Amino acid sequence: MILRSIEDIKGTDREVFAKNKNWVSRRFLLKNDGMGFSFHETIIFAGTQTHIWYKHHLEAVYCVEGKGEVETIADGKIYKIIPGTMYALNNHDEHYLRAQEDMRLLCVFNPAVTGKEVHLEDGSYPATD
Ligand code: 9YT
Repeated sequence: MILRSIEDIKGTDREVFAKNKNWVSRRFLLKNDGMGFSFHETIIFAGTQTHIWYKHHLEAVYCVEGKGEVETIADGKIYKIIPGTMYALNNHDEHYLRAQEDMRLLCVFNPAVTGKEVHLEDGSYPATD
């Protein structure tokens, strides 16, 4: 059994700030926790736009606070994100994530993120295996 609070994570290497200061992500579960997925709380800061393209991962995201939107780049569709909304990048969708207000998002990744990835220029994380 694993029990972790957000306070355990803040200030450790499970807390990662984006280089461009667009977001901070706190990783409750990573690959080495052995769950087969990783589980994160990510704050996307108001007024930012982030280009994301997880070519090697599937991700589901649930918004619990704030307001923003996702634009899928292939078709230019815009999806409003408010508390209670979930989006799943089931097609490895390349997208822009924009926040109008600070957004608090709960994110699950399959396969699990190891915690050592850095966002690549193209918005992806490298493959783990
Ligand atoms: C919303 C979103 O894509 N979150 C991803 C998690 C974050 N980029 C992380 O933990 O690296």
